[in-house]
Amino acid sequence: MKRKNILVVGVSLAMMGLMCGLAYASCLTQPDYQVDDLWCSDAAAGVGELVQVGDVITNTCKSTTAGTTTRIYISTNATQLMCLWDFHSTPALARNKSASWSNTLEIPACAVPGVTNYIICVADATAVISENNENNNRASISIYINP
Ligand SMILES: [Ca+2]
Ligand SMILES: [Ca+2]
Repeated sequence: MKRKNILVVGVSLAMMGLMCGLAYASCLTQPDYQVDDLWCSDAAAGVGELVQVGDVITNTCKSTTAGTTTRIYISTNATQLMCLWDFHSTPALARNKSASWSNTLEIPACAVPGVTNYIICVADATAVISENNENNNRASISIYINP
């Protein structure tokens, strides 16, 4: 029984090592953008009011030479991109480097008053760069839209 357990552990470790090796290799060959931070100056605001919005985009893997587009959406659902609010360019990023952005934005008419809305930030929103993880490019925060 002990020997069988050792074999199982050995095979498991070998597979983990292989998976880690593959992940490491793809990190060397492909960038990985993530939304490191997303913030808004106000927890509540009405349509037409001005708020400050900012984000930090980080590349944790291979350096890039192309700029990308980051989009800001507002939505009543944290995972659905319902209304494009703003977009900005993010410069090419070396490995483990970040780009910060902030601006004054007007709460758009497509925000839904009287309920919690979500500000959603999407890195590389136009899919300019191929990444080793395309599923970690979004972050969201809530904002209540005053009636
Ligand atoms: Ca990514
Ligand atoms: Ca991408």
